[in-house]
Amino acid sequence: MGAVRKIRTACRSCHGGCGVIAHVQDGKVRKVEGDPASPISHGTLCSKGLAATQLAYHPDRILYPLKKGDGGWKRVTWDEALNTVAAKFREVIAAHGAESIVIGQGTGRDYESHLYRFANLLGTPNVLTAGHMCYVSRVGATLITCGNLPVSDWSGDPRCIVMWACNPQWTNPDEHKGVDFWRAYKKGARLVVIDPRKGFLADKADLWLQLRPGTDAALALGFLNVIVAEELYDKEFVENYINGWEAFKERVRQYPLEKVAEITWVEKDLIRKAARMYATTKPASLQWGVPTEQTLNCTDCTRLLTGLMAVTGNLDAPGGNVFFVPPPVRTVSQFARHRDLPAEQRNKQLGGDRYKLASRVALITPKVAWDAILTGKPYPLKAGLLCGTNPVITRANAREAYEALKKLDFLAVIDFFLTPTAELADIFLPAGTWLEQNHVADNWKRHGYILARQKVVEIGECWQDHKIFLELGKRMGQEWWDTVEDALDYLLEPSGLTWEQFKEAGYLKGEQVYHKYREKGFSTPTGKVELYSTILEKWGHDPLPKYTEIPESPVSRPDLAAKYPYILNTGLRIPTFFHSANRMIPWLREIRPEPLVEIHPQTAQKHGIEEGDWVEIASPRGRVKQRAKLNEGIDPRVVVAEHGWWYPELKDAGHGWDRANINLLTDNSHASMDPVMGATNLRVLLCNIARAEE
Ligand SMILES: Nc1nc2c(c(=O)[nH]1)N[C@H]1C(S)=C(S)[C@@H](COP(=O)(O)OP(=O)(O)OC[C@H]3O[C@@H](n4cnc5c(=O)[nH]c(N)nc54)[C@H](O)[C@@H]3O)O[C@H]1N2
Ligand SMILES: Nc1nc2c(c(=O)[nH]1)N[C@H]1C(S)=C(S)[C@@H](COP(=O)(O)OP(=O)(O)OC[C@H]3O[C@@H](n4cnc5c(=O)[nH]c(N)nc54)[C@H](O)[C@@H]3O)O[C@H]1N2
Ligand code: SF4
Ligand SMILES: [Mo]
Repeated sequence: MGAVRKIRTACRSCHGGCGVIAHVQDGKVRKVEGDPASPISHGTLCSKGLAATQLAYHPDRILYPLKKGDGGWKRVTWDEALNTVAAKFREVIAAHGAESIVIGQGTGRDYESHLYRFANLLGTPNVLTAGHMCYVSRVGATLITCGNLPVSDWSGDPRCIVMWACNPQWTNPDEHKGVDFWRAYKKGARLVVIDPRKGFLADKADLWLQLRPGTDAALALGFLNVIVAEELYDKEFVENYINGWEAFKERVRQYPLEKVAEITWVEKDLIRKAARMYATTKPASLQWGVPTEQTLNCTDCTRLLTGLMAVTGNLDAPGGNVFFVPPPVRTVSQFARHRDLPAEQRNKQLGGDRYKLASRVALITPKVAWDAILTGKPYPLKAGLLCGTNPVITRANAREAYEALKKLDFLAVIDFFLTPTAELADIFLPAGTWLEQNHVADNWKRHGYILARQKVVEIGECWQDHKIFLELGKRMGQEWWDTVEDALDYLLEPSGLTWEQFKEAGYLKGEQVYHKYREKGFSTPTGKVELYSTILEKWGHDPLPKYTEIPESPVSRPDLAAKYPYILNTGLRIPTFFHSANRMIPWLREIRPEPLVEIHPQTAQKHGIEEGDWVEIASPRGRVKQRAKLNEGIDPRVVVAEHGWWYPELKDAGHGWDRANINLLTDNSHASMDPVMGATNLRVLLCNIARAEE
């Protein structure tokens, strides 16, 4: 055996960022460990990161490009694979226009700069991501409200923390890892938890508000009602920096606590206590989680939570929610050349007239893509390229996603494995994992850091995604660089560092400045925090945020609730899996071999269900099976189901994509979506349950 080399890099088995020291021996990664010098993770790694070797060297991983023919998948060269994609795309562009090609990705995976550059230079405005209901929706809503995404300032020592629909110990979401929140909390901060489920943090909280799922916007209005009535707001701030304060106060007064308590199921005294605690303990930081975005209240809820940060004087204040200053490098948008998509093409964006906020942040909601494929309206989508996404498992109304992708004339998929989505493709391009790439990581995040993710090994013929876009782009006649590293030099240029130098440095941090609005105002049309939105007004929408009852809830559909009496809340993350990923990783699957649905013991008893029984969960759109886990920490009227399930091992049965996949039950009708963002509802649906056979 040769000597062990240790290489510093950055994980990306979730949204990424944790510092890793990879141990390499004889050209193979033997193990990974946490890097104590990492400013993001301080030496910690989660189960997914630690299992990276089992991902990289998995026997089912596809190590060569594949092309589908009559006899199934067959190995081809990169040249043949890329030339096939390029030829097909040229054919579609000539016959139908570039807008007939959909380019798609899933959650943030550090290649959006390259994917968007490819799409923009191709000339298609139809980029499909998960951003309509995750994170980008928060970015979009805050862009129009206060000009940027406010992020929790854990190192600024908040004295009060409001954990609003977020579970950072398990999810390490967005900019920060759970460990940074934990450090802030351990310094003695007060903790308010807003969550329908009693988890680890609800148990520790000073106040836990167990709300009805999906009613967060109403609860936020309740908080604001207290803050306005008791004048707990920052008077200097609201006078100088809020657009439409009087009108906003008027709106907030329409939500007295009696009404809010009825909507949210939270006692009004508890709402009052929590609002007071947040508004009077300074500084206070509010960490929002993705469930606040996954209903039709998405944009309004984000705007209301931003309102809470603003009126309490916690916006861009140390220890509050701040706009971190990025290091001086080219941004994702600059690299992606959004401005080079011709206006004529941008105007053809599917759903662009309707979902104006989605359009502003350059993405489409999946529904409009599936509609275009299945109905040919307003024009047909003919071909697609999907990178790092599994919509057949992860998007609302999975059956429609499946039918649509199957109907495309041509589909190319970039992934590690033949997932249920990849199985629908004509060309499969094998991606390198984060252990196989050189990249300036975390540039899309808003925490003020960029990180060096450096290549540790090469495996099979896999290419990092960035190289795939670069090589395919060149074949389409686009302007790219010779190598991935040349592109990184361009990205880093304003910092004065080359990729080689940055790799040595490990990371760069922007110089943090607080209260920037005192000099420059906010980057909105009025220069103020637009609680009254001039942009939404221009688009013909209510300029003030409100609560809208979920279209499929016991309140709005008592008729349907007679047959489907429970609220189905889907998508609780678990530490071992990342959405539909990792089900094939032995160390991780061993911890959670089967999907679990949480049911209150009283509810389970009514249906004769016991711990560990298989349960059939049914909604008006379908039925799937998961195993019962009894949980007293949820309301008896609520059922909590896991998402992302398929069975990689069931190779001859479509990988079991339709057995436990909760998105067969979720809804993507236009009526159920956020009116400007197209956020799909994944968190509040009606369902029924029954004991099922094995
Ligand atoms: N019901 C329900 N559904 C949900 C949610 C929910 O709460 N409830 N949450 C939603 C949210 S917030 C999101 S963001 C979406 C995520 O949706 P997706 O991003 O589509 O989901 P994943 O399963 O993470 O990713 C799919 C594929 O990416 C591959 N992959 C991982 N890393 C790489 C890489 O570096 N390169 C390439 N080429 N491939 C890679 C994996 O192998 C996997 O097959 O899911 C959503 N789906
Ligand atoms: N291990 C793991 N980590 C992940 C992911 C993963 O799949 N697995 N996915 C990543 C992605 S893309 C995302 S977007 C993030 C999301 O990460 P988080 O924002 O933390 O999202 P969740 O874990 O889905 O939900 C957080 C909490 O909100 C509660 N909740 C559910 N519905 C509601 C509601 O209607 N209102 C309120 N107030 N609370 C509610 C849940 O009970 C849970 O405790 O996680 C990322 N990290
Ligand atoms: S939280 Fe886990 S998966 Fe995410 S970057 Fe850190 S170690 Fe990797
Ligand atoms: Mo997400």
